[in-house]
Amino acid sequence: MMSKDEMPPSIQRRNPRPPGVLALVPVIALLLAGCAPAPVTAEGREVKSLYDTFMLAAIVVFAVVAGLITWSIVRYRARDDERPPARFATNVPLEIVWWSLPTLLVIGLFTISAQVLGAVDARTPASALDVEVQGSQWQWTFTYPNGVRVSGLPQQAPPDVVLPVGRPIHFELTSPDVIHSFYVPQFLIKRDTVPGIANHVDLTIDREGVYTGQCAEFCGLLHGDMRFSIRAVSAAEFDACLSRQPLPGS
Ligand SMILES: [Cu+2]
Repeated sequence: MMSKDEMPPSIQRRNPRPPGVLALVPVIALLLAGCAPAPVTAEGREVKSLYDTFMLAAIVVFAVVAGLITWSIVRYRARDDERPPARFATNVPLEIVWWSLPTLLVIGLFTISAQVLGAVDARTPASALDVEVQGSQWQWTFTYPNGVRVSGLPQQAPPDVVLPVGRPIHFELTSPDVIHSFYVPQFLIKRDTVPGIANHVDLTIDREGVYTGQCAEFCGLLHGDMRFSIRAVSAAEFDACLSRQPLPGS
C-alpha cells in the first residue's frame, strides 16, 4: 500500500485531518441560542431564561457524555503490551448514578418548564387593557375597549397597533374562519386563534419600540400578507392616542 508521503499532493489535500468538529458543537449551539430575539415583554424574558437553561443543560450533558466517551476510548484502547481490560456484567453504584442523574435533570427541567408555563399562561389583573384580536382570511382586526378598531387588508400596509408599555395587556384571540396564529418574534410567545374557541394571551410590554408580527399558521392563499406591527409607547402617549379619534394607523 502507498504511504501518505508517497501520495501525490492532490490526493493528500483531499484527505485532510478531520477538523475538531466536536469542539465546534458548543460554539454552534451558543450561536444558535443567540438567534432568539431579545424579549421585550416580562413573559418573554421568562421564556428566554427557560431557553437558556435548557441550552446550558444540553451543553453540560454533551460535555460530560462526550468527555467520558473520549476518555474511555483513549484510556482503554487496545495495547499490544497490556492484557485486555477487566470485563464487568453489572456495576450497581454506577448504574444508580447514570439512572438518577438524568432522571433528576428531567424532573428539574419539567418543574421549571411548568413554572414558566404557568406564569406565561396566567391571567393578568382586572386592570389589564383588553384588546380583542381577530385573525381572519387574510387580515388582522384589533379592537380597543372603547370600540375603536384597527384593521388591515391583504396586500396593503399592515395595521399599526398602538399599545402602552408597563401595563398588562389581555389579548382575546378569535377567528371566524380557520386557524391563524398571533405571533410577534420579540414576545417569544405564539398563540393560535381558533374558530369557536376564545383563546387568550396576556403580556406586559416593557420596552418602547415597533415590533412586527405575522400570522404563524398557514391559513390559505394570502397567509403571507397577514402582517401587523405593534407600536409600544409610554402610558401617557397611549392615553393621548386613545383620546384621539381615529387612532394613528387606524
Ligand atoms: Cu396565516
